[in-house]
Amino acid sequence: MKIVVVIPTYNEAKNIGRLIDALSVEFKNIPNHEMHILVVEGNSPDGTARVVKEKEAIFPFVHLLMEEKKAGLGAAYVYGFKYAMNELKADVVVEMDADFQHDPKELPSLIKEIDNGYDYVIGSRFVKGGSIPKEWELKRKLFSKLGNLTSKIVLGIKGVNDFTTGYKVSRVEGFVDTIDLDNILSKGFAYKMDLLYKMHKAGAKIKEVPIQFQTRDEGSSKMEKNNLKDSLRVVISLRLKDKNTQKFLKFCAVGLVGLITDTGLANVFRLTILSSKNAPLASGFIAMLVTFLLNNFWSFNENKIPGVINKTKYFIIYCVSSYIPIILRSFLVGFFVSSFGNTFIVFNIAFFIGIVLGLIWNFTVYNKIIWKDKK
Ligand SMILES: Nc1nc2c(ncn2[C@@H]2O[C@H](COP(=O)(O)OP(=O)(O)OP(=O)(O)O)[C@@H](O)[C@H]2O)c(=O)[nH]1
Ligand SMILES: [Mg+2]
Repeated sequence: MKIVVVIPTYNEAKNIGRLIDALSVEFKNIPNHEMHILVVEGNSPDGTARVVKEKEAIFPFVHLLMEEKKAGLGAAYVYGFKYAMNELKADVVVEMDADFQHDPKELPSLIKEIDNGYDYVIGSRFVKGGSIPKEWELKRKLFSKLGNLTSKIVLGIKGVNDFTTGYKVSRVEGFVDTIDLDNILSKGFAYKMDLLYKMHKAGAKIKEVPIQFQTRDEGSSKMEKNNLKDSLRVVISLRLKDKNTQKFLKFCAVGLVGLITDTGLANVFRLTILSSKNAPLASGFIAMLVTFLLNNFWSFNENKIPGVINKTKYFIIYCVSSYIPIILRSFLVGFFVSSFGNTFIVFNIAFFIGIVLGLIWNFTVYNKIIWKDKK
């Protein structure tokens, strides 16, 4: 396979030459692949491009891609990936920093997992055997761990422990080439979370390999001050755009419509045609019907139930299953009140817990049974 190691640089004149040399040695340990280096140069004033050109003249596998000007880490990778895929015809692309924070010696162990059939190999600092630099000051360590933890909680991709690492290997065919690189959510550092998320959504088989993240060798950090804010923006918008989140939000909105319908109609009926005892029965039934239809044609519209008979059948299941948490809630409230006293606070805490459990129950039943994915 043709593997292109994409290295963005900005003012890395003191590192990039030595890194290319180190990689050229390491490539000997990856004899089964055709290895290339693509440096994406942000038009550094320190002569980085000159160093790369010198190496280009010695090594046929070195390529220099000049940017007009520094446009951010994400922008550099997008530019580099496109060039690697379209011009160099890469089968696999590697993300790597120029400053020796990513050890070239670890590259073969990452590539090996592509040979083993994985599509996305993540050099991970937060698994057993992986590490961040001991020398880092507490603030930087905390920053790194907290940023990662936030992404983990918000994106919650199983089997991934390092969401912000920059040492990664991706298969092109069926994965990177299916991603709309022109619409990556960040031009900066946070492109990493978006790419990871999109690779996951593309169905990539993901493998984490422990890496020892080093300190920067020479030169200075280009980490932008707004990284944290930008990363948070990216992970939250990814989560909000997610199909399941959209479904859940619509399901909640429908629930609210149900509540308003139920309460409104109960009062209308009570004041007009029905007794106070029968009014909630009728309003409850109509609210069930309204929410069932709204869920069918809106919240879960990708899995609409076909035909009147099926709709009737699932409507009955819907009514029965929706009643289960209501009954459980009454037991829960009873239990709380008898254990902790019949006070306003105890009653409402138990009631609220019941509502949350009911939401989870209903969403799960609707999602997994009534409107389950047919694919
Ligand atoms: N072309 C290009 N390269 C960049 C840009 N920003 C960073 N880089 C390069 O991307 C790699 C990672 O950037 P670093 O500044 O090392 O970021 P970091 O590793 O999070 O920070 P340190 O630990 O302080 O080094 C390095 O090779 C940089 O030279 C950019 O805007 N354009
Ligand atoms: Mg660095």
